[in-house]
Amino acid sequence: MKIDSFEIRRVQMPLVSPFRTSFGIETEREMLVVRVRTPDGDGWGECVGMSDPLYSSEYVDGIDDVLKRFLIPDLLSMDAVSAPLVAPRLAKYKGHRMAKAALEMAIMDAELRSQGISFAQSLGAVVDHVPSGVSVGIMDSIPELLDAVGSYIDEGYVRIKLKIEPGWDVDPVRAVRERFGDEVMLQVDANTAYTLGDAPQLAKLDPFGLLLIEQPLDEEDVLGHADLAARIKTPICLDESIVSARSAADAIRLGACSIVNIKPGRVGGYLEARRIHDVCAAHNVPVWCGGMLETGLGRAANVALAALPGFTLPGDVSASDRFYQVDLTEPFVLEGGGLHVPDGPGLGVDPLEERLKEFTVRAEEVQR
Ligand code: OSB
Ligand code: MG
Repeated sequence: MKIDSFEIRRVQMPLVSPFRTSFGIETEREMLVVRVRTPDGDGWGECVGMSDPLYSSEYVDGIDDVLKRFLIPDLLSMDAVSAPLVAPRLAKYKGHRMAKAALEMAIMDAELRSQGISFAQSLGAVVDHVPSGVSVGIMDSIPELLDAVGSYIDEGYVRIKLKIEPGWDVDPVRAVRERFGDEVMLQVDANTAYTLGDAPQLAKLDPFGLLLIEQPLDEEDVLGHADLAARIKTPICLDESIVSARSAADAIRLGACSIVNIKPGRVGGYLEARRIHDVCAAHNVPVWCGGMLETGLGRAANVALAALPGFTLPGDVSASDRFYQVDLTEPFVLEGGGLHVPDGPGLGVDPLEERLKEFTVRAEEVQR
């Protein structure tokens, strides 16, 4: 497929409530949305990078720069491009996986729309509805947390994930178990906030029957996770540490995790995400789809990915209104504890022109 140009839009959307993790507090989501223009129609990519390099090294201004300076000019210099060619072509630029993923997503969307094929079909989805989990931020108090969790359970979310950090771990987990019972599917996410020395504290989570603990240690401390796995009963799931199919294979081989969180942006795109799914499936390692406070665009593609057969645990694929009063697209709405997998061409959803305009703070065209 030929490419005419790319448009980079900086989008700023208010969150329905502040979202606090061990690495920071978010009251607004700033992100980049990429549109690829082709003779066969447009395609949309959402970049999951956040304002500050706190979750990973990527951040919005840095992504904006690498897109304009290196990645987009390189793709524009090609005669023709196809989604599977994007990652190999851009491999010479180290890292910057979220930036690359957004470009691959946009090109894949344009291509699939022109072919009348959905993301779900293209990726190999096997279901048309996926169960939704919800990620619950760190709160100022336990009663506040119980209110939030109660509302999500009432809405129908089938799995609760609590963000934890030192000082906010065992007590909130115990409180949620006491209030809502042992049947609730419950897991925790530390976003690298602990060290191996905290193993005794993390072992105190063992009695609560958690599905998993996500990324307790530093992203580079893969061996530390293997050591930790021998000291606690809760299964370890990696998020930040898994940046490719190769790193997933390594982590599994080392015994650093028994479950993997797959986020397409973190690993350089939906095609690498599928390879991670395949590697994990070959090792009988369950996977689930992570989230990065996506708008309807990224959510649509995530839901399609989550419909692959190896996604045997509920993902962080919540409804649009978990984060946004109004979404960039028609909202994703919780039905039967999950979301419908879009089946239209490409992403199967479109940005609403007025919304996009309303939330865009800057739009820039990048030409050959
Ligand atoms: O670690 O999973 C994470 C959001 C931003 C950055 C990292 C993470 C998260 C979440 C939110 O937990 C998941 C979602 O989008 O629902
Ligand atoms: Mg995580």
